Amino acid sequence: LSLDNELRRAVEDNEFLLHYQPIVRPETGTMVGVEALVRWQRSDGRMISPGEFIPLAEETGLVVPIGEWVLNEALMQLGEWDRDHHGGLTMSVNFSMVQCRHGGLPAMVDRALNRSGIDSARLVAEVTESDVLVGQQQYQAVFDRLRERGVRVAMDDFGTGSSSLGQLKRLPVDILKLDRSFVRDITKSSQDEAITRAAITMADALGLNVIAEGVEEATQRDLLIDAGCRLMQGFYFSRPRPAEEIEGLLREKR
Ligand code: G
Ligand code: G
Ligand code: MN
Ligand code: NA
Repeated sequence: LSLDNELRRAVEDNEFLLHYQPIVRPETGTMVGVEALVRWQRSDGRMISPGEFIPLAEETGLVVPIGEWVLNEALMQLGEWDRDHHGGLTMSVNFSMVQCRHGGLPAMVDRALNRSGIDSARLVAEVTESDVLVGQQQYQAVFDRLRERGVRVAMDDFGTGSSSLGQLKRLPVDILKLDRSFVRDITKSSQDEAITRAAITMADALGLNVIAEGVEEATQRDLLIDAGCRLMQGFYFSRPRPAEEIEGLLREKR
């Protein structure tokens, strides 16, 4: 069986599940939202990471039904947490450019929001910087429509592409997610520190929020706080975890 056919069957049999990684206020560790990250749990028990199967899902177009399942599942989960009185979290969901090109994305998002009853302002659509730069026109049309509905848009892996200041001002983006390649060496490389500080200052000036990704150490957190970064994500705070473990964290904090 080729991986291609296996993935097709996995869509039919619904072999996917979501893990969630907290997005926190770094001073207190308070969770303000989560990012949904899909996993493929094969019938033989093997867990396959999205880094392995999302590229194939994009090539085959299977990312469209997989992406719809991800969004519905993530918003339904958020509704469940609301009913358990863990209200107010935001939900970040990754979208690939193949989904944007498909055309039905805004309608699909509408359906998922209606079905779950989640306020659109609590949904964050993440798109990678390189996807945005390659497909700028298609991207812009789709994400303008999502933002009209109140959905916020995050540029993922920011700093790995090469968006200019002018582009950033014009693009329909609300949040920059600073790529973990900068955060990794921020305490060792004065150049990475300078780039990070400049990116945060620039984002502030443009009215964008910044989330630092890949924070693994207290020293990185402290430097990023000093640079003015108010939201963070990374193993220092929590790995991506199943929904039940996120519930545990929420209960501890109450
Ligand atoms: O969890 P992991 O580090 O393996 O994720 C690898 C990549 O897969 C990340 O860049 C992430 O953005 C992407 N990814 C995770 N979940 C989804 C998803 O539901 N849809 C899409 N398109 N990409 C995802
Ligand atoms: O590209 P995207 O930002 O969507 O990728 C999210 C992926 O990054 C997740 O699969 C997650 O496992 C990984 N990740 C999250 N936090 C950290 C971290 O602190 N260090 C490293 N190395 N990877 C992380
Ligand atoms: Mn992401
Ligand atoms: Na990222």
